Amino acid sequence: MKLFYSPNSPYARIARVAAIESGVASAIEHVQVRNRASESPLLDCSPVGRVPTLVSGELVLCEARNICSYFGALTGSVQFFPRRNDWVSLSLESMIVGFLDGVAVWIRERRRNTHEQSGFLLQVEEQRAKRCLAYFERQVAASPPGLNHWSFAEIALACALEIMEFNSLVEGWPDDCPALKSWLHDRSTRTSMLETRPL
Ligand SMILES: N[C@@H](CCC(=O)N[C@@H](CS)C(=O)NCC(=O)O)C(=O)O
Repeated sequence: MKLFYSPNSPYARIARVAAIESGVASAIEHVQVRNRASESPLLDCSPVGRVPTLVSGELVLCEARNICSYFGALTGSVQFFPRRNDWVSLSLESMIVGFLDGVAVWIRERRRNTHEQSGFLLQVEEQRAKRCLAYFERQVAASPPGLNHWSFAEIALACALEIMEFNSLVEGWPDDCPALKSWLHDRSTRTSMLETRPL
């Protein structure tokens, strides 16, 4: 199997963490690529050209969620996802993915030249992120079942928070969200998280 990734992609990091956690990492050739590069070898495998992309024989899988699901299926024992009708956990997972998507848009916008950046978009994403942080703080403090298991949702939340912090997007969030800060600290020290830290 080949896993195309870029070191600072939080989506690719989710797949890399899941590979380590499920014990399949040693069976994977990790191929580092540059996003949006026209000469990227990833484009020979996928017309979409996004990371993460997993190639397993004839199969080409995009989307971190699908790739985590595939790793879970390969092992037969690791379960990254709630039951199909566990709507409470799926609700939380959808909030986390929405938060991650917003953070990714925010980072992408800030990478553009200053005069090309949309002040409106930056403001929208800042507000979204702050609302989500307050929401996750309440969830973690109440400790619902979905936030006690090292699931796809938990991995995605940890990766989203760390890339947000890495890019210094929301100053002072740990003071405003002490329960979330402590939750993240417990996850950040896992081997799978340490081995995949952004550069
Ligand atoms: N929904 C996708 C998002 C993947 C994604 O947006 N990856 C970014 C890197 S963070 C990428 O490959 N961007 C390059 C591009 O858009 O061409 C997932 O869950 O895997």
